[in-house]
Amino acid sequence: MKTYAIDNIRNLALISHGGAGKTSLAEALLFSSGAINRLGNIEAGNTTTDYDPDEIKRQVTINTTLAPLEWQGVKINLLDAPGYFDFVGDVVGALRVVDCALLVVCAVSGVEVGTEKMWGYADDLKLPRAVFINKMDRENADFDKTMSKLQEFFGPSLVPLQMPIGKESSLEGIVDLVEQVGYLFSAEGKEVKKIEIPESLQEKANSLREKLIEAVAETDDELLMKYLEGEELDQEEIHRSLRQGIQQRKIVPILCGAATANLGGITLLEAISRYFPSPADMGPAEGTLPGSDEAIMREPKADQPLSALVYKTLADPYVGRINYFRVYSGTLKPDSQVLNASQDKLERIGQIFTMRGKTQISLQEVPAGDIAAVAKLQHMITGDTFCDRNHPIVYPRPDFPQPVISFAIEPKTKGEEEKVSSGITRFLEEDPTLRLERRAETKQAVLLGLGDLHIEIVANRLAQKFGVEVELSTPRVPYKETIKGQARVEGKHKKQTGGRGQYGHVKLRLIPQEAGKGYEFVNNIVGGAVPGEYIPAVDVGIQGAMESGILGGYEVVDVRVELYDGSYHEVDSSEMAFKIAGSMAFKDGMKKAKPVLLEPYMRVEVTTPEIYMGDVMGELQSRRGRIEGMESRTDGTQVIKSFVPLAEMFGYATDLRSRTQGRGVYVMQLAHYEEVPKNIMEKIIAQ
Ligand SMILES: Nc1nc2c(ncn2[C@@H]2O[C@H](COP(=O)(O)OP(=O)(O)O)[C@@H](O)[C@H]2O)c(=O)[nH]1
Ligand SMILES: [Mg+2]
Repeated sequence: MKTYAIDNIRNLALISHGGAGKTSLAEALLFSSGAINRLGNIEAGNTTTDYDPDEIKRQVTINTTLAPLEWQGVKINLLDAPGYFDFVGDVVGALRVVDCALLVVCAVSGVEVGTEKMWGYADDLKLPRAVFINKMDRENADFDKTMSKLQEFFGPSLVPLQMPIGKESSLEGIVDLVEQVGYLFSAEGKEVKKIEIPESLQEKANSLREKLIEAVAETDDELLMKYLEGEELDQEEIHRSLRQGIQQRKIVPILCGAATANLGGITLLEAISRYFPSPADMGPAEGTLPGSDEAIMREPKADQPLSALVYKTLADPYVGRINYFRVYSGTLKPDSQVLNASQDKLERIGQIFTMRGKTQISLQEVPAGDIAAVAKLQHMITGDTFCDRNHPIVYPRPDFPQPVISFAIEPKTKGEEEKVSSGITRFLEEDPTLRLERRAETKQAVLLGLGDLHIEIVANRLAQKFGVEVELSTPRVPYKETIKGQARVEGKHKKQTGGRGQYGHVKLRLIPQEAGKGYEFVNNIVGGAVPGEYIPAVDVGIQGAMESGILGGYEVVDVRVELYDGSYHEVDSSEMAFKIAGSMAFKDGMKKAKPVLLEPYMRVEVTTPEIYMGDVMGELQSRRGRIEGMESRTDGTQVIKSFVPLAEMFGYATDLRSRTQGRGVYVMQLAHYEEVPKNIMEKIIAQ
């Protein structure tokens, strides 16, 4: 593919509630532009951007896929992002490197939970946006209703550039409200025929155009004057201001069509190349000098020092590891050396290329503004910045969400632990929303992610790519044990049957300590009842016994042990004998000192729209949670602060999502340990 100048590049992420038609729309645009010559579809599993076997099997997008196309002198880099929450990390990565987000909305379902969520993500990044009302060919498709819902949710900056001609099975074309003409689509949408606006639509077209012109005029004081004085704006002025209005986020244009039938592909390509911002419009990129917070800028120009950000890393079965990146300044050339400024390592760039789905397309160079890929780098992972080694800069990483759900993971076949962990290590490089923790307290490896499907897919890939089957289960809770009462006990280890025997004898007092104070050993021996040389052995013996308590074998904490008496034997006493005596005495003492089980309590903070607040609190309470307080935010959401036992938190992420239509989020961290209520303790010990 040839090199495009920055003004002729458009970087566009497709985002939506899952199933609105992003992948189908990417396919339609590729087909309309001639980049592919067969229109694939989801049901047949042959689209360009959902090529991964897991995507084909489940008919949902898992990875953001790059799909560049060329349209009348403009290169459009489409990033087809996932819609489901489990894979939102890839949405965040994609939005970080584009200049515009195209929000796809279904003309039947309208604004959905995911529509709002995705809009919010793009809004946080201050990204210009456009909306495509899709599925206009479906029964009950309603352009007007969808448009007014969009305006209701997202404000009056949303204005139509197009309106449909016909609908449902008789969708025929669109009216271009800027040019004031109609376009009829040919079968398969490969061509459009310009027509006059049909008589029956004239009136509605006029009124929508009036709103459009008003919105355009409002982007610029001079235009507004002209408009208010009743003067006609000329076509050239409208074009320029529309483009500027979109770039400055004063206007969010609405377009429409039907992706699977490719009705509206060409007219959308036209709109993208004409009105959507180019990387040059977005101004300089801001980063910092590596290792400091000193801000530095890079102009979006091909002749500046090189700087680029990796937004996605993927292990390709044929090519190996691929890093997808956007160049912000300078030009990346093949066979060059770059500085991985995030890791302070030099890396060798070999070939450079772009990917259209899984198809590699070679490139001579990648100039500022463009998005491309490179393979076989040693260290580079998602979120890294690379640049000219003489002009170091680090860009902020995409703000990936923290993992919220956890599963214990182990190989089905014993002895394959190493395979599991080396496989997961590779996935961690690709996916920053995944985390692996080795928990010493419970002796488990725990995999954390964004949702059940997320983790399930990791497990599948371990099997496919690394040939290791894994078992997923609820992670064990790291309970602890302590005592509530005092006890005086005696431990005697005595074996004196011929030859050298063993003799150790201690008397201990066990006293509960304040929570968190830990273990304390006090030597109160007077008069040498236990000789000094054996006293440390008693301590060691007690500590050994504390590793596995008498209730459920959990670690024992917060106990003070006083050694106050004992006896010894001139010949038969040894360190070992006193160690055993200490251990025996402690175990016995624990039984007599009102032992209890402690469980970890988490500080859980839930953010939810106000309407779900009662429900969310009730749910937390039913999980034995204590509500500590509430706070209202200016955006109409409530923050609920609570303490909940970890043992009750499993499945909470999924539960909260369904209870709040996907709008509630939560964070949690370990707060402290508390005594487990008796009835629950009995159940745990029985297990
Ligand atoms: N009738 C109709 N179906 C569509 C259209 N666009 C997508 N679909 C269907 O909607 C489903 C989801 O489409 P997909 O492209 O995977 O949506 P995504 O999750 O947003 O990528 C698939 O079954 C598509 O065939 C459309 O314009 N018209
Ligand atoms: Mg998709």
